[in-house]
Formats: sequence, C-alpha cells, structure tokens
Amino acid sequence: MKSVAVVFPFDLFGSAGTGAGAQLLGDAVREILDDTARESRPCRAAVLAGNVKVREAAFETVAQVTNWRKRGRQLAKAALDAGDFLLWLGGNHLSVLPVLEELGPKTLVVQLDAHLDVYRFHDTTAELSHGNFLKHAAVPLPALVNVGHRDLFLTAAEVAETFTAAHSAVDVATKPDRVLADLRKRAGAATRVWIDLDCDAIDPAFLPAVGQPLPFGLAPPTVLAVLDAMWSDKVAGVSVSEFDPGRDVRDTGLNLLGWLVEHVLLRRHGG
Ligand SMILES: [Mn+2]
Repeated sequence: MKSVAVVFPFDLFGSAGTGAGAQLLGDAVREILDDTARESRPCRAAVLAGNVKVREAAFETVAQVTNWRKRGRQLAKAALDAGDFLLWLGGNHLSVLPVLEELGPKTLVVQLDAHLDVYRFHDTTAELSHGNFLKHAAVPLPALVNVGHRDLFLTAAEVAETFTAAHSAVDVATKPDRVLADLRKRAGAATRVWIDLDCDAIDPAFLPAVGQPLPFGLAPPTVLAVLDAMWSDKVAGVSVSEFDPGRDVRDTGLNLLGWLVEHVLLRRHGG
C-alpha cells in the first residue's frame, strides 16, 4: 500500500490565500516523512517510510492556470488507477472538483462542509466558483453526503437535487448516534469511499483559518467520529481544502490539520 499526497494549491474563483494553506500542509507531510526517516527508535510513523510520496502542482503561469482542471484530473487519475491512497491537499474547495469528477458516480463522498456548494442566489455568481461548483461538474458526480452544514437558505428539494443526504450541524448536535449509524450503513454499502473536508465544517473556535467561517461548527472529536464511521479499506482518499493560513490564529488551524493529516496516513498504513 502506497500513498500519494498531492499538493494542489488552486485558489481562484473564491478564497484566495488557501493555496498557501495547501502548500503549508504539503510541507507538514514532508516534515512528518523527514522526521520519520531520521528517527532511530521504533515509532508508529515507521510504517510511512518509503510508502508516501508528495507531488506538488504549481499555478504560476498562464498555461498552468488555464490547464488547472485537466491537470487536477490527471493527478487524481494517476493515483486512483495505481490503487494509491490519495491525500489531496487543495486550495479552495473548487480545487477538489477534478477529484470528484475522476471518482465518478459509483463512489460515495462524505463531504464535511459548513456550506452546500450549490448556491445560485441573486447575489451569487452563475459562473463557476467555490460556492457553486457542484453544479458545474463535467461528468456525473459521486453520491454526495454532507455532514455538518449550517445552511439556512436552501430548500430541502434544492439540496436533494445534488446531495444524497445532508446531515446538518443541528442533526449532528441533536442525534449524533443516528447520523453516525447512517454514515456507517452508507459506507458499508459503497464500493468506494472518499472523505472530503472543507475546513469550514469545523467550528471556527477550533479552526479560525477559513474565509467563510460559520458558527456552530463541528468539534474536532466529531470529525474523528465521522472519519471512524466511514473508515475501511474502501476509503480511496481524503481531501482537505479551504485552509487559509493568513487568517490563522497562533497556528491553531495548522496544528489541527497537521495532526489530522498524520492521523489519516497512520490509519491508512496501520501505524
Ligand atoms: Mn465551505
């Protein structure tokens, strides 16, 4: 079992600054790997040695920017075809769209997100953005299940156009066991699972480094419970997006996400 961490610092059309977040998390993964390589005593992370690669995309030229979606799909496809576990460290949430397109309709995606990215109100752009990208997929998307949204706008019918299920933060707060049982059941029935974390799913008290913070978010232990409910060998990968280090407070977000990324890699590699 190999893993590849893809740093994909795309942050156009919403949440500029999150590209730097993707790069920082990529550095965190490199640091984990470097520390492990230098460690002479037995440690849990020894299982990662030689099994985790880091690849990094750049968006510094016009050609790279023009080609962003194709490049994203190529990187995702290469990892998925090879059977590698894919850790996608994205800029804004839109940067995850190429992965969702590559995963296709037979995959179950659990999306932890404060928002349901299908917005098309009078004051939102109809053009592709990080707030409506689920309406702009080039191919049929995976089955999407949201966990932790705090949406107060969309009707249930509109949500159901795109999401198989949506467990709001209210649901998570008032009936956590029922939400986790539903996730376990869906994950058990799925052929392939993907976990997509938009950082603003987490409460801004714990992770202030996001562009669109909303109150009443998920507490970090709840994120662990959701990961656990979804977890099996069918998990093809995890994406993390919308981390804006310019808004971080004393590296709170960096510490939380750095720990989470290492936890995910250790869980995948049995460390
Ligand atoms: Mn969001």
